[in-house]
Amino acid sequence: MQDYFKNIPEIKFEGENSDNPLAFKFYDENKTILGKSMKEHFRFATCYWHTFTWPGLDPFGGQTFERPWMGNADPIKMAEQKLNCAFDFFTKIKTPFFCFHDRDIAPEGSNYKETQKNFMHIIDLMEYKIEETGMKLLWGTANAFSHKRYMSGASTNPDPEVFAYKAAQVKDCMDATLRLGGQNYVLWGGREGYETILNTDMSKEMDNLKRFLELVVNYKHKIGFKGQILIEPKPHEPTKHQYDFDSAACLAFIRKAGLEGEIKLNIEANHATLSGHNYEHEIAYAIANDALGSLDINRGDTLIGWDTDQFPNNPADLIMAFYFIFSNGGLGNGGLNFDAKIRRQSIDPEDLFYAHIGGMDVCAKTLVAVEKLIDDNVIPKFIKDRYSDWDGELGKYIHNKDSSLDSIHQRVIDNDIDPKTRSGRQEYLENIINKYL
Ligand SMILES: [Mn+2]
Repeated sequence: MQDYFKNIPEIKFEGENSDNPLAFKFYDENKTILGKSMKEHFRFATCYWHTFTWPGLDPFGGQTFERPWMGNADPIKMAEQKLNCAFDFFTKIKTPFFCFHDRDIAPEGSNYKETQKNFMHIIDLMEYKIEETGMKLLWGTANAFSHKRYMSGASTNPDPEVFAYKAAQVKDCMDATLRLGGQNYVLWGGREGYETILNTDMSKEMDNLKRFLELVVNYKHKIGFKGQILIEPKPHEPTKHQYDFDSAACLAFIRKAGLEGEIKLNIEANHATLSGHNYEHEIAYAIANDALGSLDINRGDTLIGWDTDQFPNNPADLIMAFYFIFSNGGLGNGGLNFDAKIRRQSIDPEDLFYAHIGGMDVCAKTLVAVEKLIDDNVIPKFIKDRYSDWDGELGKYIHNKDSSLDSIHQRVIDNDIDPKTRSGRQEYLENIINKYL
Protein backbone atom coordinates (compact mmCIF):
# COMPACT_ATOMS: atom_id res chain seq x y z
CA MET A 1 0.00 0.00 0.00
CA GLN A 2 1.60 3.19 -1.17
CA ASP A 3 -1.23 5.60 -0.50
CA TYR A 4 -0.49 6.80 3.03
CA PHE A 5 0.69 10.09 1.54
CA LYS A 6 -1.86 10.03 -1.31
CA ASN A 7 -3.42 13.38 -0.44
CA ILE A 8 -0.11 15.16 -0.52
CA PRO A 9 1.33 16.44 -3.78
CA GLU A 10 4.98 16.80 -4.67
CA ILE A 11 6.24 19.82 -2.70
CA LYS A 12 7.17 22.77 -4.90
CA PHE A 13 8.85 26.12 -4.40
CA GLU A 14 6.24 28.92 -4.39
CA GLY A 15 8.19 31.79 -2.81
CA GLU A 16 7.78 33.68 0.43
CA ASN A 17 4.40 35.18 -0.45
CA SER A 18 2.78 31.77 -0.74
CA ASP A 19 0.26 30.78 1.93
CA ASN A 20 0.33 27.14 0.90
CA PRO A 21 1.61 25.17 3.90
CA LEU A 22 2.64 22.36 1.55
CA ALA A 23 5.05 24.52 -0.48
CA PHE A 24 8.59 25.79 0.01
CA LYS A 25 8.86 29.50 0.70
CA PHE A 26 12.67 29.78 0.61
CA TYR A 27 14.07 26.44 -0.52
CA ASP A 28 14.36 26.73 -4.29
CA GLU A 29 16.46 23.70 -5.12
CA ASN A 30 17.73 25.16 -8.40
CA LYS A 31 18.57 28.63 -7.10
CA THR A 32 22.27 29.34 -7.38
CA ILE A 33 23.92 30.70 -4.30
CA LEU A 34 27.66 30.90 -3.57
CA GLY A 35 28.30 29.31 -6.95
CA LYS A 36 26.14 26.19 -6.55
CA SER A 37 22.48 25.27 -6.42
CA MET A 38 20.81 25.01 -3.00
CA LYS A 39 20.24 21.33 -3.69
CA GLU A 40 23.97 20.77 -4.24
CA HIS A 41 24.97 22.76 -1.17
CA PHE A 42 22.67 21.17 1.37
CA ARG A 43 22.49 17.55 0.21
CA PHE A 44 19.43 17.15 2.47
CA ALA A 45 18.62 13.71 3.78
CA THR A 46 15.42 12.34 5.34
CA CYS A 47 16.13 9.88 8.12
CA TYR A 48 14.30 6.60 8.19
CA TRP A 49 14.25 6.13 11.97
CA HIS A 50 12.45 9.21 13.25
CA THR A 51 10.28 9.68 10.18
CA PHE A 52 9.08 6.12 9.56
CA THR A 53 10.08 3.94 12.51
CA TRP A 54 9.68 6.02 15.66
CA PRO A 55 6.11 5.46 16.93
CA GLY A 56 5.71 8.64 19.01
CA LEU A 57 7.00 7.45 22.38
CA ASP A 58 8.17 9.68 25.18
CA PRO A 59 9.56 8.68 28.59
CA PHE A 60 6.00 8.69 30.00
CA GLY A 61 3.91 7.32 27.19
CA GLY A 62 3.69 4.83 24.34
CA GLN A 63 2.83 4.90 20.68
CA THR A 64 0.74 7.78 19.37
CA PHE A 65 1.30 7.34 15.62
CA GLU A 66 -0.89 4.99 13.60
CA ARG A 67 0.97 4.31 10.40
CA PRO A 68 -0.22 1.50 8.13
CA TRP A 69 3.24 -0.13 8.38
CA MET A 70 3.13 -0.19 12.19
CA GLY A 71 0.36 -2.80 12.44
CA ASN A 72 0.54 -6.33 13.80
CA ALA A 73 0.69 -8.12 10.44
CA ASP A 74 3.71 -10.06 9.11
CA PRO A 75 6.77 -7.94 10.00
CA ILE A 76 8.33 -8.45 6.57
CA LYS A 77 5.16 -7.23 4.87
CA MET A 78 5.18 -4.23 7.21
CA ALA A 79 8.82 -3.51 6.33
CA GLU A 80 8.00 -3.68 2.61
CA GLN A 81 5.11 -1.30 3.06
CA LYS A 82 7.27 1.05 5.09
CA LEU A 83 9.86 1.04 2.30
CA ASN A 84 7.26 1.92 -0.33
CA CYS A 85 5.82 4.73 1.78
CA ALA A 86 9.29 6.03 2.67
CA PHE A 87 10.27 6.33 -1.00
CA ASP A 88 6.93 7.95 -1.77
CA PHE A 89 7.73 10.51 0.95
CA PHE A 90 11.33 11.07 -0.28
CA THR A 91 10.20 11.77 -3.82
CA LYS A 92 7.48 14.18 -2.68
CA ILE A 93 9.56 16.15 -0.19
CA LYS A 94 12.56 16.05 -2.56
CA THR A 95 15.39 15.58 -0.13
CA PRO A 96 17.86 14.06 -2.60
CA PHE A 97 19.25 11.69 0.06
CA PHE A 98 18.09 9.42 2.88
CA CYS A 99 19.77 7.61 5.79
CA PHE A 100 18.90 4.42 7.67
CA HIS A 101 19.87 2.03 10.45
CA ASP A 102 19.73 -1.68 9.60
CA ARG A 103 16.97 -2.19 12.20
CA ASP A 104 14.82 0.66 10.88
CA ILE A 105 14.29 -1.01 7.57
CA ALA A 106 13.96 -4.70 8.48
CA PRO A 107 12.89 -6.67 11.56
CA GLU A 108 15.12 -8.94 13.63
CA GLY A 109 14.63 -12.65 13.08
CA SER A 110 14.92 -15.49 15.60
CA ASN A 111 18.69 -15.75 15.08
CA TYR A 112 21.45 -13.79 13.31
CA LYS A 113 21.06 -15.70 10.04
CA GLU A 114 17.36 -14.95 9.85
CA THR A 115 17.94 -11.29 10.77
CA GLN A 116 20.50 -11.04 7.98
CA LYS A 117 18.04 -12.61 5.54
CA ASN A 118 15.34 -10.08 6.48
CA PHE A 119 17.80 -7.22 6.08
CA MET A 120 19.07 -8.40 2.69
CA HIS A 121 15.52 -8.87 1.44
CA ILE A 122 14.74 -5.20 2.10
CA ILE A 123 18.13 -4.11 0.73
CA ASP A 124 17.26 -5.92 -2.53
CA LEU A 125 14.00 -3.97 -2.73
CA MET A 126 15.71 -0.75 -1.70
CA GLU A 127 18.26 -1.12 -4.49
CA TYR A 128 15.39 -1.32 -6.94
CA LYS A 129 13.69 1.72 -5.35
CA ILE A 130 16.88 3.76 -5.61
CA GLU A 131 17.17 2.90 -9.27
CA GLU A 132 13.51 3.75 -9.88
CA THR A 133 13.48 7.10 -8.05
CA GLY A 134 17.06 8.41 -8.35
CA MET A 135 17.14 8.84 -4.58
CA LYS A 136 20.63 8.55 -3.03
CA LEU A 137 21.89 7.11 0.23
CA LEU A 138 23.82 9.69 2.28
CA TRP A 139 24.85 7.09 4.84
CA GLY A 140 24.00 3.77 6.35
CA THR A 141 24.51 2.74 9.96
CA ALA A 142 23.91 -0.21 12.26
CA ASN A 143 21.69 0.04 15.32
CA ALA A 144 23.82 -1.46 18.09
CA PHE A 145 21.98 0.13 20.96
CA SER A 146 18.23 -0.73 20.98
CA HIS A 147 18.27 -4.47 21.62
CA LYS A 148 18.84 -5.65 25.20
CA ARG A 149 21.97 -7.57 24.14
CA TYR A 150 23.62 -4.14 23.92
CA MET A 151 22.55 -2.91 27.35
CA SER A 152 26.16 -3.01 28.64
CA GLY A 153 27.73 -1.68 25.47
CA ALA A 154 28.37 -2.91 21.94
CA SER A 155 32.09 -2.85 21.08
CA THR A 156 32.76 -1.84 24.71
CA ASN A 157 30.72 -4.71 26.19
CA PRO A 158 32.42 -6.93 28.82
CA ASP A 159 31.29 -9.92 26.71
CA PRO A 160 33.27 -10.54 23.47
CA GLU A 161 30.22 -12.28 21.97
CA VAL A 162 28.41 -8.94 21.98
CA PHE A 163 31.42 -7.32 20.31
CA ALA A 164 31.36 -10.05 17.66
CA TYR A 165 27.60 -9.68 17.14
CA LYS A 166 27.98 -5.96 16.55
CA ALA A 167 30.93 -6.56 14.22
CA ALA A 168 28.74 -8.94 12.18
CA GLN A 169 25.95 -6.39 12.03
CA VAL A 170 28.32 -3.62 10.92
CA LYS A 171 29.86 -5.84 8.24
CA ASP A 172 26.42 -6.52 6.74
CA CYS A 173 25.48 -2.87 6.96
CA MET A 174 28.74 -1.70 5.35
CA ASP A 175 28.24 -4.21 2.53
CA ALA A 176 24.70 -2.91 2.01
CA THR A 177 25.85 0.73 2.11
CA LEU A 178 28.48 0.00 -0.53
CA ARG A 179 25.99 -1.83 -2.72
CA LEU A 180 23.45 0.99 -2.52
CA GLY A 181 26.06 3.60 -3.47
CA GLY A 182 26.08 5.12 0.02
CA GLN A 183 28.41 8.10 0.34
CA ASN A 184 29.32 7.68 4.02
CA TYR A 185 29.08 5.13 6.79
CA VAL A 186 28.26 6.36 10.30
CA LEU A 187 29.08 4.85 13.70
CA TRP A 188 27.03 6.15 16.58
CA GLY A 189 28.11 4.56 19.83
CA GLY A 190 24.80 4.75 21.62
CA ARG A 191 25.87 2.31 24.32
CA GLU A 192 29.62 2.95 24.11
CA GLY A 193 30.06 4.38 27.55
CA TYR A 194 29.30 3.37 31.10
CA GLU A 195 26.96 3.98 34.00
CA THR A 196 29.30 3.40 36.95
CA ILE A 197 33.04 2.99 37.32
CA LEU A 198 32.27 0.37 40.03
CA ASN A 199 31.77 -2.30 37.37
CA THR A 200 33.80 -0.86 34.50
CA ASP A 201 37.33 -1.47 33.22
CA MET A 202 37.64 1.75 31.26
CA SER A 203 41.04 0.95 29.84
CA LYS A 204 39.84 -2.40 28.43
CA GLU A 205 36.69 -0.82 27.01
CA MET A 206 38.70 1.89 25.25
CA ASP A 207 41.08 -0.75 23.84
CA ASN A 208 38.14 -2.74 22.54
CA LEU A 209 36.62 0.37 20.98
CA LYS A 210 39.97 1.06 19.30
CA ARG A 211 40.04 -2.52 17.96
CA PHE A 212 36.54 -2.10 16.62
CA LEU A 213 37.48 1.07 14.74
CA GLU A 214 40.55 -0.66 13.26
CA LEU A 215 38.37 -3.54 12.05
CA VAL A 216 35.90 -1.14 10.43
CA VAL A 217 38.60 0.86 8.64
CA ASN A 218 40.38 -2.32 7.48
CA TYR A 219 37.11 -3.69 6.13
CA LYS A 220 36.32 -0.44 4.36
CA HIS A 221 39.58 -0.77 2.41
CA LYS A 222 39.08 -4.48 1.83
CA ILE A 223 35.71 -3.99 0.11
CA GLY A 224 36.78 -0.81 -1.68
CA PHE A 225 34.24 1.47 -0.03
CA LYS A 226 35.26 4.98 -1.10
CA GLY A 227 32.92 6.84 1.26
CA GLN A 228 33.86 8.42 4.56
CA ILE A 229 33.67 6.59 7.89
CA LEU A 230 32.15 8.93 10.46
CA ILE A 231 31.68 8.90 14.22
CA GLU A 232 28.80 10.85 15.72
CA PRO A 233 29.62 12.53 19.06
CA LYS A 234 27.06 12.57 21.86
CA PRO A 235 27.79 13.38 25.50
CA HIS A 236 25.23 11.29 27.39
CA GLU A 237 21.90 9.60 26.79
CA PRO A 238 21.68 6.73 26.87
CA THR A 239 24.77 6.11 29.02
CA LYS A 240 25.91 8.52 31.69
CA HIS A 241 29.49 8.74 30.39
CA GLN A 242 29.79 8.35 26.62
CA TYR A 243 33.31 7.81 25.24
CA ASP A 244 32.30 9.85 22.19
CA PHE A 245 31.32 12.88 24.30
CA ASP A 246 32.05 15.65 21.76
CA SER A 247 34.23 16.39 18.74
CA ALA A 248 37.34 16.74 20.91
CA ALA A 249 36.80 13.44 22.76
CA CYS A 250 36.14 11.61 19.47
CA LEU A 251 39.28 13.06 17.91
CA ALA A 252 41.28 11.98 20.96
CA PHE A 253 40.38 8.31 20.50
CA ILE A 254 40.57 8.48 16.71
CA ARG A 255 44.17 9.65 17.25
CA LYS A 256 44.78 7.02 19.95
CA ALA A 257 43.74 4.43 17.36
CA GLY A 258 46.09 6.02 14.78
CA LEU A 259 43.12 6.52 12.43
CA GLU A 260 43.37 10.24 11.79
CA GLY A 261 42.38 10.91 8.21
CA GLU A 262 40.46 7.60 8.10
CA ILE A 263 37.58 8.61 10.36
CA LYS A 264 35.79 11.96 10.43
CA LEU A 265 32.82 13.27 12.37
CA ASN A 266 29.08 13.44 11.86
CA ILE A 267 28.09 16.35 14.09
CA GLU A 268 24.57 16.79 15.40
CA ALA A 269 23.17 20.10 16.68
CA ASN A 270 21.26 18.69 19.65
CA HIS A 271 24.19 16.47 20.68
CA ALA A 272 26.42 19.54 20.60
CA THR A 273 24.14 21.47 22.94
CA LEU A 274 23.83 18.48 25.31
CA SER A 275 27.63 18.46 25.57
CA GLY A 276 27.56 22.09 26.71
CA HIS A 277 28.80 23.39 23.36
CA ASN A 278 26.94 24.96 20.52
CA TYR A 279 26.65 23.60 17.01
CA GLU A 280 29.10 26.12 15.57
CA HIS A 281 31.71 25.25 18.18
CA GLU A 282 31.59 21.57 17.32
CA ILE A 283 31.68 22.32 13.59
CA ALA A 284 34.52 24.85 13.87
CA TYR A 285 36.48 22.39 16.05
CA ALA A 286 36.07 19.66 13.45
CA ILE A 287 37.01 22.02 10.61
CA ALA A 288 40.13 23.20 12.50
CA ASN A 289 41.17 19.53 12.79
CA ASP A 290 40.23 18.57 9.23
CA ALA A 291 37.60 16.20 10.57
CA LEU A 292 34.25 17.55 9.38
CA GLY A 293 32.38 14.72 7.66
CA SER A 294 28.65 15.37 7.68
CA LEU A 295 25.94 16.99 9.79
CA ASP A 296 22.76 15.95 11.53
CA ILE A 297 20.55 18.98 11.67
CA ASN A 298 17.98 19.43 14.41
CA ARG A 299 17.64 21.38 17.66
CA GLY A 300 16.95 20.78 21.33
CA ASP A 301 14.70 22.68 23.67
CA THR A 302 16.34 24.98 26.18
CA LEU A 303 13.67 24.14 28.77
CA ILE A 304 13.76 20.34 28.42
CA GLY A 305 17.02 18.68 29.33
CA TRP A 306 16.98 15.72 26.95
CA ASP A 307 17.60 15.11 23.28
CA THR A 308 14.31 16.36 21.83
CA ASP A 309 15.52 16.12 18.19
CA GLN A 310 13.24 18.85 16.89
CA PHE A 311 13.37 20.27 13.39
CA PRO A 312 15.42 23.48 13.13
CA ASN A 313 13.26 26.58 12.87
CA ASN A 314 15.42 29.59 13.64
CA PRO A 315 18.06 31.13 11.35
CA ALA A 316 19.79 32.69 14.39
CA ASP A 317 20.59 29.15 15.61
CA LEU A 318 22.15 28.20 12.30
CA ILE A 319 23.86 31.28 10.91
CA MET A 320 27.28 30.78 12.53
CA ALA A 321 27.26 27.03 11.88
CA PHE A 322 26.48 27.69 8.20
CA TYR A 323 29.01 30.50 8.09
CA PHE A 324 31.80 28.12 9.17
CA ILE A 325 30.65 25.37 6.81
CA PHE A 326 30.14 27.48 3.71
CA SER A 327 33.19 29.67 4.16
CA ASN A 328 35.29 26.49 4.47
CA GLY A 329 34.38 24.66 1.31
CA GLY A 330 30.91 23.35 2.22
CA LEU A 331 29.78 19.84 3.07
CA GLY A 332 31.83 17.83 0.57
CA ASN A 333 30.65 14.21 0.66
CA GLY A 334 28.53 14.95 3.70
CA GLY A 335 25.08 16.45 3.81
CA LEU A 336 22.41 17.78 6.12
CA ASN A 337 20.50 14.87 7.59
CA PHE A 338 17.26 15.69 9.38
CA ASP A 339 17.86 13.59 12.46
CA ALA A 340 14.70 15.20 13.74
CA LYS A 341 11.28 14.05 14.75
CA ILE A 342 7.88 15.63 14.83
CA ARG A 343 6.18 15.98 18.22
CA ARG A 344 4.13 13.00 19.36
CA GLN A 345 0.88 14.99 19.02
CA SER A 346 1.68 15.61 15.32
CA ILE A 347 -0.02 12.43 14.21
CA ASP A 348 -1.09 13.17 10.62
CA PRO A 349 0.80 12.43 7.41
CA GLU A 350 0.87 16.17 6.64
CA ASP A 351 2.81 16.81 9.85
CA LEU A 352 5.83 14.94 8.49
CA PHE A 353 5.77 17.26 5.46
CA TYR A 354 5.31 20.47 7.44
CA ALA A 355 8.33 19.55 9.57
CA HIS A 356 10.65 18.86 6.64
CA ILE A 357 9.40 21.87 4.66
CA GLY A 358 10.09 24.08 7.68
CA GLY A 359 13.56 22.61 8.18
CA MET A 360 14.52 22.97 4.52
CA ASP A 361 13.12 26.50 4.35
CA VAL A 362 14.97 27.68 7.45
CA CYS A 363 18.22 26.30 6.02
CA ALA A 364 17.58 28.08 2.72
CA LYS A 365 16.74 31.35 4.45
CA THR A 366 19.91 31.09 6.52
CA LEU A 367 22.07 30.34 3.49
CA VAL A 368 20.84 33.50 1.76
CA ALA A 369 21.96 35.49 4.83
CA VAL A 370 25.26 33.62 4.99
CA GLU A 371 26.03 34.37 1.34
CA LYS A 372 25.89 38.10 2.12
CA LEU A 373 27.89 37.63 5.30
CA ILE A 374 30.60 35.77 3.40
CA ASP A 375 30.62 38.23 0.48
CA ASP A 376 30.92 41.24 2.79
CA ASN A 377 33.95 39.66 4.49
CA VAL A 378 33.40 41.63 7.72
CA ILE A 379 33.93 38.76 10.19
CA PRO A 380 37.09 37.29 8.61
CA LYS A 381 38.58 40.77 8.32
CA PHE A 382 37.88 41.45 12.00
CA ILE A 383 39.40 38.13 13.07
CA LYS A 384 42.42 38.58 10.81
CA ASP A 385 43.10 42.02 12.29
CA ARG A 386 42.68 40.68 15.82
CA TYR A 387 45.46 38.14 15.31
CA SER A 388 47.61 40.23 12.97
CA ASP A 389 50.40 40.76 15.50
CA TRP A 390 51.25 37.08 15.13
CA ASP A 391 52.63 38.05 11.71
CA GLY A 392 54.91 40.57 13.44
CA GLU A 393 58.39 40.10 14.84
CA LEU A 394 57.41 38.73 18.28
CA GLY A 395 54.79 36.35 16.87
CA LYS A 396 57.31 34.92 14.44
CA TYR A 397 59.97 34.69 17.15
CA ILE A 398 57.71 32.61 19.41
CA HIS A 399 57.22 30.06 16.61
CA ASN A 400 60.89 30.07 15.66
CA LYS A 401 62.48 26.72 16.57
CA ASP A 402 65.37 28.56 18.23
CA SER A 403 63.17 30.31 20.77
CA SER A 404 62.72 28.78 24.21
CA LEU A 405 60.86 29.55 27.38
CA ASP A 406 63.94 31.26 28.84
CA SER A 407 64.72 33.27 25.68
CA ILE A 408 61.13 34.52 25.58
CA HIS A 409 61.47 35.33 29.30
CA GLN A 410 64.59 37.38 28.51
CA ARG A 411 62.73 39.28 25.79
CA VAL A 412 59.98 40.28 28.18
CA ILE A 413 62.62 41.80 30.45
CA ASP A 414 64.85 43.33 27.74
CA ASN A 415 61.96 44.90 25.81
CA ASP A 416 59.91 45.77 28.88
CA ILE A 417 56.88 43.93 27.39
CA ASP A 418 53.68 45.13 29.06
CA PRO A 419 50.59 43.95 27.12
CA LYS A 420 47.72 46.41 26.85
CA THR A 421 44.16 45.07 27.04
CA ARG A 422 42.11 45.19 23.83
CA SER A 423 38.35 44.92 23.36
CA GLY A 424 36.97 41.65 21.99
CA ARG A 425 34.08 43.68 20.46
CA GLN A 426 31.52 40.90 21.04
CA GLU A 427 28.44 43.13 21.07
CA TYR A 428 29.66 45.04 18.01
CA LEU A 429 29.98 41.71 16.16
CA GLU A 430 26.64 40.40 17.40
CA ASN A 431 25.00 43.55 16.02
CA ILE A 432 26.62 42.87 12.65
CA ILE A 433 25.22 39.33 12.57
CA ASN A 434 21.73 40.67 13.36
CA LYS A 435 21.96 42.85 10.30
CA TYR A 436 22.07 39.75 8.10
CA LEU A 437 19.28 37.76 9.73
MN1 LIG B 1 22.12 12.01 15.04
